[in-house]
Amino acid sequence: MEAFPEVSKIKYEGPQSDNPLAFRWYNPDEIVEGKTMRDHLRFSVVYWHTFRGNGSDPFGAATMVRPWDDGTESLENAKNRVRVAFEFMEKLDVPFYAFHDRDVAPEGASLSESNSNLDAIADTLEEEQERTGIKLLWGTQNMFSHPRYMHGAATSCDAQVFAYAAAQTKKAIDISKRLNASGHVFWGGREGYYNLYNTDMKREVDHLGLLLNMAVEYADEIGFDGMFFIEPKPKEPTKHQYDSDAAACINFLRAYGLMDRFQLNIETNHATLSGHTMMHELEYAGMQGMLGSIDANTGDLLLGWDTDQFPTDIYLTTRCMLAILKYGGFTNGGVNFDAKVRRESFEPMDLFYAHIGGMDAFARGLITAAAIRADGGLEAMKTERYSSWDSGLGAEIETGSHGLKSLAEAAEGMGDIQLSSGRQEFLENYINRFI
Ligand code: XUL
Ligand code: CO
Repeated sequence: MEAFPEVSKIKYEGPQSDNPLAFRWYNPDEIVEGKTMRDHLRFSVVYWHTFRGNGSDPFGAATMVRPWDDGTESLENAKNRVRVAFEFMEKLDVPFYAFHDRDVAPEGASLSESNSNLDAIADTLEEEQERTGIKLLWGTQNMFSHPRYMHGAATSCDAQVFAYAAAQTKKAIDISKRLNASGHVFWGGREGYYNLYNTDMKREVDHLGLLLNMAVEYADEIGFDGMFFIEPKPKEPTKHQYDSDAAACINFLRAYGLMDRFQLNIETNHATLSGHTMMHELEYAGMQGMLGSIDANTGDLLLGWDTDQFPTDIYLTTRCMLAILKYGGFTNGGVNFDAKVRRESFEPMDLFYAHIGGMDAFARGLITAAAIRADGGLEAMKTERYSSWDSGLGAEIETGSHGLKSLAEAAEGMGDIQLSSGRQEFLENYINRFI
């Protein structure tokens, strides 16, 4: 039995189409900068919001209508949900998906029961991956929902919780290997604090470094060669998450010897929660060779929390794609829709509208970014703006042939310095020509 009998495979119909179940910009086989759109964007659907989100919020009960889901935590229901998920993804024509261990399989009464539930569901996931050709972009472990993780997982004050988290991480990596995942994510969950009166920050961060080093060691031992991604977020659930932004994560990875095996998975709503733009976070990760993947979504200008809305803003997607193209595109990562339909958008069809809109917004961002790059105006402006560094004094400074004394002598004879305009408004108008 199909879960979405009224939907057939979503196809590209072009910008003139008024069919809400067609792509207007995402044309998977179209070549942009020498690569198909499919390979540039590597779209991925998340299991947790799309197949487990029920629309409940702190003020009200679940709203989502999901006729295929019997609402129980049975294995049978979990297996049926996998079939529905793959029907959805096949019809949407996405090449990837992502999940937490506890999204796909129910937590059991013991660790071994949880593990055997996961093994049973992995059988179905494997079958469906083979049937459809859809691949796992990344797997991850949910080490934040269960009450045992109330003080954190790797950063818990309790050593037994650390051990439990290690066991869960080991199993999740096993499953990522079994399902041939392209990557494996560590989002900070409850790795952070609410109050420094009761927190030994140094010890907690050391423990996080320990767990991630154990993960690398284990992955090498079993031959899992997917990329590890760390996903920055500054707050929520804790007041201060240790992996607060790209800069903090890179500092952490460098301090604990993890730079070779990790890249970053940057999420838009997390970037804005940390007081940065998405483009800032992508640029910061990219300039250090650490840009791996993105969780595509958006926050709300007027709401100060992680609303995880679907991205529809063409400026946002254009800026994302400018940064991603600049740093050579994705290798193991992709555009992963860590986004949920609004509580009021409770019908199954809303899942299609939301994803089609996000995919089209990113396709349009890709096309626009490629056009900006082909025109070369931004790059030419930057080359000109920094040209004083290309020869003479600037080049001497950059190559290290000066110190404070020699520069003090040079500055003596300089006279008035002539600066040029930064041309911010000119460049904003320039970008509008391509939108
Ligand atoms: C939470 C979040 C997570 C991670 C995976 O804000 O983004 O869903 O992407 O654990
Ligand atoms: Co995310």
